Amino acid sequence: MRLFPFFSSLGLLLVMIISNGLDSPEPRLRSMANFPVGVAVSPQRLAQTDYAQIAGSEFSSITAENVMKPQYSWAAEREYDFSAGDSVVAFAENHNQQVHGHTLVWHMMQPKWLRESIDSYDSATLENLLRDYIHSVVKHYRGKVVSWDVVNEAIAAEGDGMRNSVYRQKLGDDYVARCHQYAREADPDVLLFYNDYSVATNPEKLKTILTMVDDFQARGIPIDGVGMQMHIGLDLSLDNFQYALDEIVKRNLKIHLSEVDIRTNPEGTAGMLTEEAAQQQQELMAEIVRLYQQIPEQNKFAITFWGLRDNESWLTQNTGNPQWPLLFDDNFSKKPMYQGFLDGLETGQTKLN
Ligand code: 9MR
Repeated sequence: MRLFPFFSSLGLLLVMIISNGLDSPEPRLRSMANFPVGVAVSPQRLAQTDYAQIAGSEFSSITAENVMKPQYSWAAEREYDFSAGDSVVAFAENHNQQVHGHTLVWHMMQPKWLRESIDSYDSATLENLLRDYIHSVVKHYRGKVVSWDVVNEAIAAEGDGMRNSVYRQKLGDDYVARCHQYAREADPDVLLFYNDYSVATNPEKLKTILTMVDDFQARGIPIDGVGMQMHIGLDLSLDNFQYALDEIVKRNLKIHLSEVDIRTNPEGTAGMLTEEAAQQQQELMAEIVRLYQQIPEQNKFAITFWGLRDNESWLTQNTGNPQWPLLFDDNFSKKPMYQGFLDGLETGQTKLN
């Protein structure tokens, strides 16, 4: 008799443990969305237990924030180093995630040796080196990445034409098309994206991109999708965003919201993320996901966040101030923006039905 209370509380404890274990786990982004949800990562961060746990369980797609860029993989003329990129791919394989490759060609993040020698190359030499680079990288990751940003940010910042990068100067306006062809030669199946910023905010830039895409499609240059980077503020025009989605869908291309972050501190005066800003961020996130959810299934590629935690965002350095732009706060807690993503899935779905 005296033992009964002991056994009954032990029983209660056991019931609690077992039922806790049986409870369905909290919803994860990757299981809630019917399209891949991605995050930009680095090998150093993936080596941290908490970070890896969230990156591995919440997301179904991974992009290397930096290490698959030429600066890391292009060791010397016709010499390549895939070790850092391979570690990101290994993480993704262990967590049943797809990998989006970023990026084969970019006027920034060039390796030092290339920056130092590029002016001395004639056009044919540079073209041959670049072709060998694209062939080698795409072949190396064949079957391991589902997609590549082939050329990143080839359109001028203001959107009024091609960016006058060293590649354009040496190889001519059509180098973007040829890079797409080189990538396709190396992998017949990988999806090829053109990726840029301000696609949803600068109609002139969108127009220039669409003109390029139309030209590619008319000439049979391979292109499967457009990456809209979505480094945005709370003032994003949803009409412009919707217009960009519609125009890309009309061209039968996939859309990748490829580098999402939402700045909340435009003046740089805020010392913390206010409740009001957090709520606006949640609402904007919901609207973006709702509109994305409503494009046809075959046009959805993925939504990728440009980092996991607020304090790890490139924007702190870039703007000189904290922007609290991501789904998780510095302590890995979900922010209202996370709930906004789920809200958007739900409202988008209701409209779809
Ligand atoms: O987030 C990236 C940052 O860590 C790097 O220092 C920077 C290097 O130029 O690139 C950042 O990522 C950029 C991405 O590759 C292309 N679109 C703009 C992103 C922010 O600059």
